[in-house]
Amino acid sequence: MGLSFLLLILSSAFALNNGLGKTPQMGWSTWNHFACNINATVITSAASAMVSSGLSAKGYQYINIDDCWALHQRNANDQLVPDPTKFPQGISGVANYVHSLGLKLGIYSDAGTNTCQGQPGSLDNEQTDANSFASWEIDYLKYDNCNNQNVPPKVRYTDMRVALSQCGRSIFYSICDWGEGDVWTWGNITGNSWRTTQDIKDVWQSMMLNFYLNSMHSQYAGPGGWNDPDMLEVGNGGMNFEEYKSHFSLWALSKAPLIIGCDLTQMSNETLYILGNSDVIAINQDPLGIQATCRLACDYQNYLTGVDVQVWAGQLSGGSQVVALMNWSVLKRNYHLNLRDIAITGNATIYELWDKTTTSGNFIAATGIPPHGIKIYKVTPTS
Ligand SMILES: *[C@@H]1O[C@H](CO)[C@@H](O)[C@H](O)[C@H]1NC(C)=O
Ligand SMILES: *[C@@H]1O[C@H](CO)[C@@H](O)[C@H](O)[C@H]1NC(C)=O
Ligand SMILES: *[C@@H]1O[C@H](CO)[C@@H](O)[C@H](O)[C@H]1NC(C)=O
Ligand SMILES: *[C@@H]1O[C@H](CO)[C@@H](O)[C@H](O)[C@H]1NC(C)=O
Ligand SMILES: CC(=O)N[C@H]1CO[C@H](CO)[C@@H](O)[C@@H]1O
Repeated sequence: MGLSFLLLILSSAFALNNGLGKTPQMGWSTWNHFACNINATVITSAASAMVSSGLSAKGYQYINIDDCWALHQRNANDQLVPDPTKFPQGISGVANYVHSLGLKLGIYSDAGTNTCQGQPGSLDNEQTDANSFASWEIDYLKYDNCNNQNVPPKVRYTDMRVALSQCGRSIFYSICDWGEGDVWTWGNITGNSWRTTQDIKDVWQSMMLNFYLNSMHSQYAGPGGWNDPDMLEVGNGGMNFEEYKSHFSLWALSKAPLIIGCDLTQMSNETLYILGNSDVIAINQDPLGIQATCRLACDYQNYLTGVDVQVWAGQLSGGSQVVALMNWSVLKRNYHLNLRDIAITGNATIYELWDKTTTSGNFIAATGIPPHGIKIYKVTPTS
């Protein structure tokens, strides 16, 4: 009796248990496009564009302020202070606007003495800062890893988890420790997602490396906690149309957070077409939450030299599977896949999520997969 009571107290005090992240988070962040050049207008314009573009109706809900929102000094009560020239109505003013659109607001801090851009970090001020975030009606925290004084990541990230659990508000907890301390082994009892890699850059090789490294921890992803290969670069200009389609498809089948990183107020039609593909989004948001894995042509050498087509697949709810043919090569490729080679027996209905074509049978015959292009299918067995 005494012991089980104690265990109950301990688990409720220390488990994250915020009920969030049952599917990967979807939203937008300032960092990939705006870096430190942010202010209230940048945030409210993005929120407004999220709604007017139709993307919020497709599931994107978090509007996240990244680094560079705070003054360099805490106030007399040791609290973080929003920079009043950038945020004249404070963070809560922005929160009111974002919430009025039916969206949620995210903020950024760092599990170190300072953030990566030199503003105050939350190390040893976890509860004070979590309380500030709650008082501003924040819904999401990205917690970075700079200037960490070599305190073990599990200790630093757990301290913030405890502070968040005591701040009186449900706050999505996005751990950004770049994969240090094998975060995938403790991420799901600590936060709702955890970065598995270094920062993404808006170039093909970086996207491919982050996808590959993230794929090594697929068994740890599931409802409530997700591997995070970093935010999307779709629409920022460093990759071509086919490459951005691949980037978005690979993040979707990885059950990665879909956090947009471009300027939402200046999206091209192609960018909106990619980010708004409801069929690809549905793969990401499938309630089973199973991260797809590589099934054929998976060896490392193939991967990094980019000479071949790989087959990725993962279970979806309702008996379907996602199957993707990823052409890492710089040449146009054809690919014939017998479904039995990935343990799908009998015939199936095979729906391609970009071309919107449906075939049926026990094989996929893809022709003309563009260089760095992808075919991604929902395969539903019929017999
Ligand atoms: C807000 O930031 C944007 C992007 O950096 C800039 O273009 C704009 O002038 C700024 N607005 C104000 C009011 O500071
Ligand atoms: C967290 O991960 C552990 C180890 O992989 C697993 O046993 C457990 O079911 C996971 N918990 C949740 C809530 O997904
Ligand atoms: C973008 O799409 C809109 C609406 O579908 C269309 O009117 C416009 O011409 C398109 N612009 C380009 C550059 O394709
Ligand atoms: C599978 O589909 C083929 C036609 O593509 C058909 O000939 C065959 O009988 C089907 N097999 C089963 C088990 O339904
Ligand atoms: C693994 C695999 O089947 N790769 C294919 C990639 O595309 C080329 C050209 O179409 C095929 O020859 C390979 O077999």
